[in-house]
Amino acid sequence: MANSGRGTARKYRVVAAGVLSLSLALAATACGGADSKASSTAKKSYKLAFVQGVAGDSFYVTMGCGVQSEAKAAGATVNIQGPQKFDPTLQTPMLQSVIASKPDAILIAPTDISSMQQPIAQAKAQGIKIVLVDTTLKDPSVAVSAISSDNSGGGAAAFDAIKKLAPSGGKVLVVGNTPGISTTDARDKGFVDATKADSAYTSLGIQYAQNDPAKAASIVSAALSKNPDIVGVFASNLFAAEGAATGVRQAGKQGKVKVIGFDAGPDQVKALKDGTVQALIAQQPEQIGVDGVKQAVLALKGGKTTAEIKTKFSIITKDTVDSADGKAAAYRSSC
Ligand code: T6T
Repeated sequence: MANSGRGTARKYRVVAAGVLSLSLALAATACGGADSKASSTAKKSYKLAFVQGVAGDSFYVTMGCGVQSEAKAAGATVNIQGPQKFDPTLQTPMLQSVIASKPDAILIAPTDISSMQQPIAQAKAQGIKIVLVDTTLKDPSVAVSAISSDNSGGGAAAFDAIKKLAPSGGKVLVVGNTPGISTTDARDKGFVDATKADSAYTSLGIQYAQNDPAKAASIVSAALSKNPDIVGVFASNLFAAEGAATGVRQAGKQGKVKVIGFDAGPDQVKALKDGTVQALIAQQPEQIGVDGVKQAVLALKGGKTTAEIKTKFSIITKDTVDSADGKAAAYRSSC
């Protein structure tokens, strides 16, 4: 379950409510009139938190840029942090400390479809509004809104891309993340189902790299020495794609084996430009962040939220990577 993540999680500060602030609050209530009006006006500055799937991943960094800009526009404050690994045993205590800081709403990318259900339900039980961003849960009804790409459609689109690049058919492999992550599971299934529906192609199944580029590289190296006639590899997230590109390069099969990667971080864009990867399926993480804050604020104001929002993805190739659309689709490593 433990996946290698990257970057440095920001330290989280919990501000403990003391006796002094409690008595000040009571005094303000006792005064009534103008003071209570003032406190209801002050409440409009909502306190939000965003818990990423993993720190230092350009997908979540870019989402955080959207979260920050929309929070600023809404006059809200936001605290952003993520665990060092894409791992529910690390994300759960981080979420608990966020709950203890009493935010009005939490945007979260759950690291596991089952085991994050209970910790997130605990946040809801405290009256905190929940918005699921990117990944989801077995029962997403705990959230006011769940926002993600069409991951299954993205997996099918990856197979279409391989069909165009290797039209004679052949063996194809999926390098996934870890079972139990809603997004990558849906992409893998979308790809495998599309492969199985086309008799010209043979699915070699899914191998899991656990968010570790080195593991993805060794999976691809081993698969290529066992099956030298593999025509295509679908790497279903950023770290899998980074490693798959390395594996193909190390096997000296750059350009011969077609690689389609999900996500468009700086390393993926580089691999696309140097010809190791033939297409990238770019999500819209910034839009997910913007929509996430909008839904949270709407819920806090008592408005009607949208239970499920699907954001778009686009396919970038070497020919389009330097176009205005290609540049706009690339993820950022800072805001
Ligand atoms: O692909 C994204 C995200 O959508 C997925 O849930 C986990 O991996 C990424 O963050 C990329 O590393």
